[in-house]
Amino acid sequence: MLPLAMTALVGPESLWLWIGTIGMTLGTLYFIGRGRGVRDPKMQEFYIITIFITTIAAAMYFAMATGFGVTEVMVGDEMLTIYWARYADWLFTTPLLLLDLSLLAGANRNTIATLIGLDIFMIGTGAIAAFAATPGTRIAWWGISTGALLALLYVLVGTLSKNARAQSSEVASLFGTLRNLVIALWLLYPVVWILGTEGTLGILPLYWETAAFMVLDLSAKVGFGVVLLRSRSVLERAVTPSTAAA
Ligand SMILES: *C/C=C(C)/C=C/C=C(C)/C=C/C1=C(C)CCCC1(C)C
Repeated sequence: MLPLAMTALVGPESLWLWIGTIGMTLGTLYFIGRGRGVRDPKMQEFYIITIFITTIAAAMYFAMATGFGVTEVMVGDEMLTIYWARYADWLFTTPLLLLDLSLLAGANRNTIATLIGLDIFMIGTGAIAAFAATPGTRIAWWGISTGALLALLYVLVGTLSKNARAQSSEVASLFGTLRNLVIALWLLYPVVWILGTEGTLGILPLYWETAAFMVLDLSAKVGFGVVLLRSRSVLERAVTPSTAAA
């Protein structure tokens, strides 16, 4: 497709995409600034992961704002504008968010693999939902993806929370805050999706859907990172093997 034709696809919602680009960029610079003085290699892990999350999101928001990350999909006799770059973003950033949480909780390899497996399945089936050609199949794939999200949150509330409670009380409390943030924010994504243009129900116009995803993305990435990285002493405790675990 001609680059010119692709640019023309971005409508007034580009305002929110530019705010997303700037917000993710500022978040990235903030985390880089804070992380520069960190010497502990385990602590650096949290910084590296979190910096990658906002860097990837900044790049994908830039792609969407400039008309590269968007395409059109024919559903029935209707043409839908689909920002495919969201799925490219989420495919990498959501596993990294779960990795942050898993490292904090001290989860084992199997738990991390289960979480990330469910997550990739969720984003993959969500992307199929976005490109499916009939309203019925779109909603079916949305249901499959939402099932994976619920299973993922079940692991967060179950195994991962149990792991976190085995750490110090400060780590358990920080984990609890972040876990609740993830539950509250992540559950809103399928809601915005089904109410938005993707759901074909025509309840939330593309303009407001784009605004909602931007607020969710900034909260779930920059907000999450600020809460995670703000307490150096708690993170130090999370990465120092406790005598109880030894
Ligand atoms: C930084 C980005 C984040 C935290 C994105 C999270 C995205 C989701 C939890 C998306 C979930 C979806 C479903 C459960 C149903 C199908 C549509 C999706 C992909 C929006």
